[in-house]
Amino acid sequence: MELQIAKHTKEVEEIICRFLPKEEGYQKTVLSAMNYSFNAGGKRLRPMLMLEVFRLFGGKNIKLVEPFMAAMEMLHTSSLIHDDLPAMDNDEYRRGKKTTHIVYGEAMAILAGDGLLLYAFETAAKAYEVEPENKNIGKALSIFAQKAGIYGMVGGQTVDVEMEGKPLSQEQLLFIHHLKTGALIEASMMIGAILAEASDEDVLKIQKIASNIGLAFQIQDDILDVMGDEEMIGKPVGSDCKNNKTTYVSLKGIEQSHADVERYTNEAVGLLDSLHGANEFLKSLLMALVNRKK
Ligand code: GRG
Repeated sequence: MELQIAKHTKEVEEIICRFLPKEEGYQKTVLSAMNYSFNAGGKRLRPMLMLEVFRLFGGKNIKLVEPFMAAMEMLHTSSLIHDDLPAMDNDEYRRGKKTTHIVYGEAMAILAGDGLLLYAFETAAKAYEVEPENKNIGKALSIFAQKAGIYGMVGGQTVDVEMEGKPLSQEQLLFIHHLKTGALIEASMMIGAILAEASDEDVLKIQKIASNIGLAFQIQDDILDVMGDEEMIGKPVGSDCKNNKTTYVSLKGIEQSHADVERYTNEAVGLLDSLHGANEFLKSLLMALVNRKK
């Protein structure tokens, strides 16, 4: 499976990198900061999911989905740049490299995040150059904006920032996970389905699959955090001992968290099986994502 994922990652990488802007003109510092962050690595999970769902529904013209794949990775990268800023998580490293504000300074990192966010929309709109009359492009753009914005990732991040250092209820934590992490996974898979002309009913099913996978992915993230944090062992359930942050594991315990990852994944795979056609790679990819060890 690892080999297969590596092959697909290479395919996705080749597609999305074609859409990066050239580093030229008086504004080339911001372009260089944008490209630095985009090229700093990453699993390319969201564009890969988009492409596989497009294939699942028999999407014919891959050129149509390519701009959206690149746009989704740009959007995701823009959120990571802003998340790493001193005003938010204040992280020095991301994807094994120095973060954008460490390399380019804070002002340029803010601009690189803004630049990537807007260039993501400019890039997605290039799908109109491929099929000018295709009404699904408008639908896909609407999902793209919605899931990124106040009813999606930005909304989730808002609650996360506001609740920092305070104990969270399970409902609040799930709200944050669902919007902050789940929304872009939902958008990626839904856009793949919409552009492949899936029925509204199937797009809803895909949204449900993605929502389950998003939660399982984030719970697994919380589990991996704890496993990498030896000090947690023996500490009372209730909060992450590092920065007093409530996580799924601190609320539910490690065993229940493992069980919930399995439950959400099984639900997603069951729904996937109920769709016509089969994409074995997509199924294995979903399993690999939630069972990942890093
Ligand atoms: C600029 C649009 C915009 C938003 C600002 C800062 C912010 C609002 C949102 C932050 C959202 C955030 C950091 C969510 C975390 C999502 C997540 C699970 C990231 C890690 O994803 P992976 O594991 O990372 O796919 P790689 O590096 O592999 O891409």
